Amino acid sequence: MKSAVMFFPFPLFGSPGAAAGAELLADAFRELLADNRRERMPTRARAYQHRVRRREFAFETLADCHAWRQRARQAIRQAWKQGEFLLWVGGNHVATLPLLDELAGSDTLVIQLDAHLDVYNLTDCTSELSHGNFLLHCDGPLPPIINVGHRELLLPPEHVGRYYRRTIPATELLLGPKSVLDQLRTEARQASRVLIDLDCDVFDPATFPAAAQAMPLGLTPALVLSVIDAVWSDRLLGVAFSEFDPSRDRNDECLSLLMWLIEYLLLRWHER
Ligand SMILES: [Mn+2]
Repeated sequence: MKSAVMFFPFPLFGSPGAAAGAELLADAFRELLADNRRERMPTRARAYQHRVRRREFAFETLADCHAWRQRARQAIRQAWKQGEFLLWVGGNHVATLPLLDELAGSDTLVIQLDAHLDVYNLTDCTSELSHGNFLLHCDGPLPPIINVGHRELLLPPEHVGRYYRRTIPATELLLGPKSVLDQLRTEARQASRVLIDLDCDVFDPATFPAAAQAMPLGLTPALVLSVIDAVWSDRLLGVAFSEFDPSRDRNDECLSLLMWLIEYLLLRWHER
């Protein structure tokens, strides 16, 4: 079993600071693999070291930007066709849209950890594609999506219900984690395939200040890990990361957390 770790620092339609986040994670990941290669003693990294394909996308020319969605979709399709476990590290959350495009019309369950419900249509929101409304722009019928950890207080349920199978606010998870985790475990067990979409603003700003659109009362990293664990199976297609803005980081704490998660996911996948 192989995996692919792809960095997609797309800078448009959302916070450009998050593109710098994807580039920083790409640097850190390159360093991690180089350190592993230099190590002479046996380490657990040997479980994945030669089974990971790394790819970094660049957005330096107009043509790079113009074809962003097609390039992403092609890379994602190829990885999944080869049965690779995919870690997709985006810039802002729009970088996740090509994953949804590829899953459009399928019954793959998307577990979306996000402070927001990205179907905003309010007066001051653009109707053009943005990181706040990209679910409205999927190329085909959306796959079933369960939001976990949102703090949304404005959007009416009829509007939200058109796009999400279910939304679980952070408050529900914070007040009764066991029951929510059990429900997620059941949902994931019944799904043919699962994708985890982690927008960094799902974390509480106290534990993760480096999110591009921070919202109060979020999840701790431990709770996010519990959600990942609850929906984990060998039918997991991969995990997407987005909205890490390193200019708001504190002593690289958020960078370390994300790198720890990436390494943890690779080990968990390859040590099976
Ligand atoms: Mn968000």
